[in-house]
Amino acid sequence: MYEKVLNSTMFKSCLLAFLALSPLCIAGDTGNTNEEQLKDIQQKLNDLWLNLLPPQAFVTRHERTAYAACELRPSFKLEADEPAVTGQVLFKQTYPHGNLDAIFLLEGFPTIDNQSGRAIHIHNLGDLSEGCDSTVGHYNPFNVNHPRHPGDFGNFIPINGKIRRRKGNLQATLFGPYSVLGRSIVVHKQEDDLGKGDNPASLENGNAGKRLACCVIGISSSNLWEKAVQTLLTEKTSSPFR
Ligand SMILES: [Cu+2]
Ligand SMILES: [Zn+2]
Repeated sequence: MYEKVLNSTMFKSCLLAFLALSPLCIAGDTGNTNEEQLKDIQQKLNDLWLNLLPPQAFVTRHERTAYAACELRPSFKLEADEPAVTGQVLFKQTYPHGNLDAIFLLEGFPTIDNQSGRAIHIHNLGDLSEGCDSTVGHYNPFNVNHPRHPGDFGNFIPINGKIRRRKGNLQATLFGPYSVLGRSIVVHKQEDDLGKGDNPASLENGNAGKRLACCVIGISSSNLWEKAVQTLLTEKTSSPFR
């Protein structure tokens, strides 16, 4: 009950209104509050606002769940013998503290057996103006080494030319100041060495090599997610919780 009140929009709105008025009270009381202090307080209020209120535009009201999608397109810098990878990476997360779940449905890999894994990461920019190159490096908001970036999804081994995989408890989030919405996903040609390559690039990007395909993460409805769950169930090429 107590938690319900704390989480209610009404409570948050009242809290924000109180905080919004408080700088004026401080100014009135002391007479010392200068413009810079007020600006600082306003900035903090703005941050609070962003953090406390749910992003109504995309969190469904009854489920309090957000969905995002990334529609992969092959890089335009592929050589003739390199695979044209397409597909989707889909995300689902309950507001505000739910863990991020993802479904990876990718096609276009060679159908030969015993392939090595392919690295998949979230990259910093959702800019595809120079193809997958302009997504720049890994999204790294906490300035840590690879593979501890929030979008370091690891290696994926294609089976029959496809990747079909569901992953839960991911470190990335769709909410708040570290939201990955608007950033990008890159599928690499090679395996991620997971920081064990004993060279500087290993701690930056896992030496995963060329970029085969990429996409920008955007808000979606629940339809794509539900369709993808069905695809995993019907194809049964991998356990949904592997
Ligand atoms: Cu990458
Ligand atoms: Zn990384």
